Amino acid sequence: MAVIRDSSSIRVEDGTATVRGWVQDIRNMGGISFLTLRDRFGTVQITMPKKKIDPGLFGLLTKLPRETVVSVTGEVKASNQTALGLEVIPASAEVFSEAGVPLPMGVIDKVNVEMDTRLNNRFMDLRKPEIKAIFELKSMMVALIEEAVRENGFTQVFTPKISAAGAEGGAELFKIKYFDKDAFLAQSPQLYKQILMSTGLDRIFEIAPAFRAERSNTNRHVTEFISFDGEMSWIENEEQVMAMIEEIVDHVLVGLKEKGKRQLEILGKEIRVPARPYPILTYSECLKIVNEGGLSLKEGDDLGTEGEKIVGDRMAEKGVDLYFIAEYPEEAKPFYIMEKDGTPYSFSFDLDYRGQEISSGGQREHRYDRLVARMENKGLNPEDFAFYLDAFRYGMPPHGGWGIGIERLLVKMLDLPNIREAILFPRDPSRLSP
Ligand code: AMO
Repeated sequence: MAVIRDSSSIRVEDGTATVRGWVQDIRNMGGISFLTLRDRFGTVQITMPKKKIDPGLFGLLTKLPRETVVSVTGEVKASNQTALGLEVIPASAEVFSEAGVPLPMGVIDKVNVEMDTRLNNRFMDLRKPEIKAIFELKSMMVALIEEAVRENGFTQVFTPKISAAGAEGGAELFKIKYFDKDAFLAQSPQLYKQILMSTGLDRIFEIAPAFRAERSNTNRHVTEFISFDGEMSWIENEEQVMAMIEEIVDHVLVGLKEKGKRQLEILGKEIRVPARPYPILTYSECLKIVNEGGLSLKEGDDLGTEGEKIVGDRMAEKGVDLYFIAEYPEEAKPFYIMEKDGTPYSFSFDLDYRGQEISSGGQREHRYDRLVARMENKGLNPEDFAFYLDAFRYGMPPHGGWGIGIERLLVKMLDLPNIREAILFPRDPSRLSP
């Protein structure tokens, strides 16, 4: 008999199989009992006609607590009663690890378990195929991102996560003690990816944790997320950066739709691949849409969660999922973004996915004097950034880049209700464990 499926836990030789996994369910029907064994790839039915099985083995297998980890060896028979089209009649079994009773939460029970209970017992929650599928897709997504950037000549880098200065605003910095000094957890690799543009590496990317001391308890903010950052030299405008992200995101969507078929099916989700190029709206156009939608924002105001949603709804009416919002007011953007001279705007953009920001970026200010002036205008002390500014004093090419929150991208792609669904062990203001 051929190997049943691509699994490390099932081997079939000469009609005999060894199956290993978790006891999902046992049904005792009098003369016959059924054990459903679950592994990474699905379930297998162990069928036990009482009269045909050794009484000791029958007794052992029919009394196992749910979620016990076992190995069962026996004869494989074709069956039209099971999803796999076969069943195993056990001849021997080994219990690797008996599960305690009661379970902290069910794996197959269809009751609605609170998210907190699920996250507190994440090891159990992840046994559900539809939860595991999210993380298999996340892994594939990262591989596809890497494929796309490498194809475009980007070098992968690893920058420090313990830092002397933050780039994205003081209020969201996690301060830590670094021996007898104060230090911070990296909010983004911003300063380092720009320093690297002065080295001639030209195109770099990083996929790594980023930390934000954000007290907001929303479905899209966490205090630790994975940031996919890119930085590229010799650009003429920020639109070249936007074109690069678009190419990468498209590669991810197309690739995941194909490679993640099985997982998407388990989740009951479909990935829509939008037409290219993605539309570009300006901040001013968005402000108009938002105000028509009932808000009263002034020039320079942050669009905010509500504003982004209104723009998202307007774009949805046109069948558009992904779109850029460009030319934000320079005041609303960090010091490292280049101003659009003679206007109150900047060479910056966000990429929004159905009403939610998933990325921001832009062309950077590479001219030392202008950069220092921008820092000072924003009330920052250039001396605190000396290690960064030095790289701008001895030859820095024009450059630009982006940061994408990979969980935000995944959440929108799969239409998940909460960013915590896309993080194995999420961190937020009230969650530090597990
Ligand atoms: P920004 O601060 O907009 O820009 O962050 C970039 C992207 O990171 C994600 N993100 C978050 N995801 C989950 N929880 C959070 N608390 C959180 N904060 C941010 C979002 C966001 O779009 N250095 C710039 C990028 C650049 O210009 O290159 C930066 O960090 O998806």
